[in-house]
Amino acid sequence: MDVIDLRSDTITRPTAAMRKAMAGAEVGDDVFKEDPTVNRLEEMAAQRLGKRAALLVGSGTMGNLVSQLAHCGRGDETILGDQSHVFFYEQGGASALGGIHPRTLSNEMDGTIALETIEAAIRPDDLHFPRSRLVILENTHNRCSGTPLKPAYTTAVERLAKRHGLKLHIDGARIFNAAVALGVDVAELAAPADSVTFCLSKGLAAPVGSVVCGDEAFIARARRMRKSVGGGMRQAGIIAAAGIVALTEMVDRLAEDHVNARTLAVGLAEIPGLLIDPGAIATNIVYFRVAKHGLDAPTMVAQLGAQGVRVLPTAKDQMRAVLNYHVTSADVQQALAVFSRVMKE
Ligand code: TLP
Repeated sequence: MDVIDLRSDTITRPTAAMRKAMAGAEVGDDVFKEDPTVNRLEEMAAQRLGKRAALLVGSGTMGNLVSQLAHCGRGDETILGDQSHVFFYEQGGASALGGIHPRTLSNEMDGTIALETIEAAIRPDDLHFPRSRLVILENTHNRCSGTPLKPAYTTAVERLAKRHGLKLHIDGARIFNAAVALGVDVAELAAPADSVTFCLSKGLAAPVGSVVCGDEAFIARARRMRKSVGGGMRQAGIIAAAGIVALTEMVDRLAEDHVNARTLAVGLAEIPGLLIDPGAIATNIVYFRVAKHGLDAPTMVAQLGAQGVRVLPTAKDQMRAVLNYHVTSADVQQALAVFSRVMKE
């Protein structure tokens, strides 16, 4: 049985061009900054994002962690959304390892946090309070329907943060999806931020790796933090080689995933017992709910899986499908037929 795997875009396997590039990669010891392929990827990433410097890290989680550690000291506070990946899915690493205190604010459905809510959360200088140091945004916003944040919103947050002496970090795990969906240059999305992490290993299909971008002083601090959390890599050019292919060959095609996501969402909306607003789908992430007596998300996930369609349960009645490089428009139609069958059973 051919499996249609919609659990995440993290399941993507490297392309033939990536495998070839990895096999032939020129390498050196990256802790000595002597891996030419890593250096090339970092330069390319910094240039693409419009930043002065960049750092290859092992994962999106590590990128967000070293960014927080580089911006904040112990007892400092970050301001971030209650649906953000950093808060929800990263084990509270910044507080466990860095003594950084998270102040979570309610995310709107579109992944934003209201500007007045951010402003009200910024602490005055008072010895009772932690020091507000960093605002964190997420673009696209995973748990908010994969919605892309528009440059105008991010710029407004930047102005607010600057006015109060705070820094701005973007968890841009899928920032290229945002750029493609909004039809803007990724550098425009990154411009308001002091630092941005983006992932090579999701929709862009590289096997490993994320890149943190920022100015030279920030990246120097992030490089120290990467070493202290055990992320200094040696002949990492093997990984970087795939990342270079990801950046040069895999960005524009993300538009196909977005079209497939919309088609899937429209199809799901037509199936009785499934709840979804297809109008909310702008990139490759599709959340939907099941509202049928006696059927919850884990049961439905198991039934879909038995018929070759894999999705992720994200709540008792909610599931997530993420369109990716290995899922064709024909697969979407086949998956919809399986959804229909399961809902009729
Ligand atoms: N997200 C994964 C899971 O952890 C939920 C997924 O399948 O979507 N930021 C964002 C917005 C992410 O969605 C993810 C991964 C990360 C950071 C972390 O990246 P990795 O998995 O490389 O540590």
